[in-house]
Amino acid sequence: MTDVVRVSKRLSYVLRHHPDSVGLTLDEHGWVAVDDLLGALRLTRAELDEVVARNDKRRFALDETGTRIRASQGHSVPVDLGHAPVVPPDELFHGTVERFLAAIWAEGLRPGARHAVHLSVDRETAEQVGARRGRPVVLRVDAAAMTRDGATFTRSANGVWLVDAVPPQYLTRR
Ligand code: HQG
Repeated sequence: MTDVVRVSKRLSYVLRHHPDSVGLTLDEHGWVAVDDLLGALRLTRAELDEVVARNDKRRFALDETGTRIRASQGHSVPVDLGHAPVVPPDELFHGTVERFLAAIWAEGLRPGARHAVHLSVDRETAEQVGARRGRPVVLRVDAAAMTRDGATFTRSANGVWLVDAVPPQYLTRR
């Protein structure tokens, strides 16, 4: 059986950060031809389909024709995912760790190496995201107030909420 986790990590690396490492180029929306990817990574179509289907966060999406693939979010290379802005739920959550809090209270949430700040609809997901780095701290984002003040949010194909930044006045720890 395909090692889904190992292949997923490789796909994330290539499709989000370093397509050039295997001689690929993403188009402006992040897509690459499936056939090119299979050749570059020496995967079969069946292996790729299994990884796309079984990936725990549905990180990869095929287009309608099944001939192109992209990462649904998390890029550090410049891509325009092309999602229309969507009005978010009134509150969203962000998982982080204690050691980043001083900077976060001072300057708000910043995207880091990725394109956007990643937010979730539920506390549990935010807790898991924070726990990747240590004991998780969950911050509540007043998405309703941000929307009133003109911020635009998009939602990736796998349900992650994305925004350019979250200024500190919209954040609370509770
Ligand atoms: C922190 C994974 C200092 C922020 C996860 C986070 C997620 C600041 C880190 C997705 C800061 C950035 C994204 C500031 C934010 N000063 N630190 N002003 N603003 N930070 O990995 O949200 O498995 O880029 O709290 O599940 O942790 O890749 O973002 O700790 O969905 O699909 O800077 O990545 O998904 O880290 O994770 P990241 P994230 P995948």
